[in-house]
Amino acid sequence: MTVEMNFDGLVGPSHNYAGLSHGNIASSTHKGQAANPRAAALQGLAKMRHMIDLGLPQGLLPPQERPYIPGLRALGYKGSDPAVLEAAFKDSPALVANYSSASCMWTANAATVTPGAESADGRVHFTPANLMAMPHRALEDAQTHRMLSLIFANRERFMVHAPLAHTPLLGDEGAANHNRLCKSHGAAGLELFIYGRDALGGNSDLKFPARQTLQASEAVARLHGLPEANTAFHPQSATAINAGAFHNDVVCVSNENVLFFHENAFDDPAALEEVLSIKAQRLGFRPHFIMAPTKDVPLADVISSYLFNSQLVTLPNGKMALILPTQVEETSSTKTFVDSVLAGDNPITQAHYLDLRQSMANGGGPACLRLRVVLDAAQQTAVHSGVVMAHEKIEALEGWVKDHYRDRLTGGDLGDPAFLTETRTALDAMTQLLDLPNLYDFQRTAS
Ligand code: SUG
Repeated sequence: MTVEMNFDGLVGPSHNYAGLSHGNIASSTHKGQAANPRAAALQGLAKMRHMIDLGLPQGLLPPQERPYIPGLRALGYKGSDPAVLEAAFKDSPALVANYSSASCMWTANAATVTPGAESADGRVHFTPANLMAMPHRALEDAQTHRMLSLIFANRERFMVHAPLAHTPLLGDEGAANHNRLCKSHGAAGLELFIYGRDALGGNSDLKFPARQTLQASEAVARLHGLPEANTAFHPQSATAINAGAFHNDVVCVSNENVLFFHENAFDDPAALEEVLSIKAQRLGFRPHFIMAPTKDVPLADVISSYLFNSQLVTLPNGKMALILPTQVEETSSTKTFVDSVLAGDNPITQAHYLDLRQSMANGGGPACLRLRVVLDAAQQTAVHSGVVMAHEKIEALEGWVKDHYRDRLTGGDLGDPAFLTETRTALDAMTQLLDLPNLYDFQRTAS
């Protein structure tokens, strides 16, 4: 049977609030506050357990090594690893914060994924996102590429492309700007690429960065062998970006035949619905559009609660469930809207509210924390078994977090060589737990 497997980012030990993402309101608001990496990782693992308890397959993507000493070395810092860290921190704590971010936890930005049902060769295609809009995130793609190549190593079943070139033409933020509509996960569907700007077009009136370019979306579609009939490109509205929707998945989410979105996500939602309906009809299904109108749900409430950064999943009984952050339950407009959706005539029948406050304070909700990968039976067996989650493994990881993670981390801690050692000891133990030896640079260069 073909399933959708969510690969959640395991929150790394350096989770902190450095205010690195201009245009991401939560990141700016929490800048300088103390973070709790232990609670962040445990909240993420609790979400994974919740999904397993719902009967859904669950995977994990390991954190990257941070602070990233090879990156600082490439800037000219020399000496032992602790000396590199100390010298860089003395020069610029802000620089070290960029090289220490745990931002790879938001795996919706790890890659864009095309299921075999649509790709030209029947393989699952991955393009790691170059994330070049933000300095701290642009450091992720090389390690992401390596990690995906290891986890999806079987070349008969999977194709992991190189990330797009780091040029302003090709800003790529991965699955956060990509929706898939289909009759069922295994059927050929329609991949909707949402872009923030046309890098070859005119100027727009944006106050915040539009991270995804049309040219990047088109390149990914081409590389994945997507036929025109299975592809659509559409702009994100400047209204949404200016209000703090730095990725489309802050205002829109899809699952099978449902597109769930806010009225301000797109300039002309009716036009988009028409294009999608025509294309979907040719593919043999009818999309179900569920739009939250501004008059009922103000855009500001959407951005603060992350209503649309929910996971919309199909349960084993065929019904759909929303996995939402607790902030949605605590905001009256969004709670009322969810209740009306549950009572309405549509496939969504359940809402689950989860506490993800540590990630949310950096602008990452349930949907940011996961990468969706549709897999047929043969592809499922070809995934590296170490990252396929089950209760025992989650319990082991919880124990590992409690052993290795701090419950308080500030920007001032990032330059401490003792913290570097701590993170490496933690990551080393985790790779043993998940049977992923030599994943990290520090493991491969250690003699
Ligand atoms: O890229 N925050 C991330 C949040 C990513 C959310 N992902 C999706 N919407 N799919 C970002 O802005 C904040 C880091 C800091 O400020 O310390 C950060 O990188």
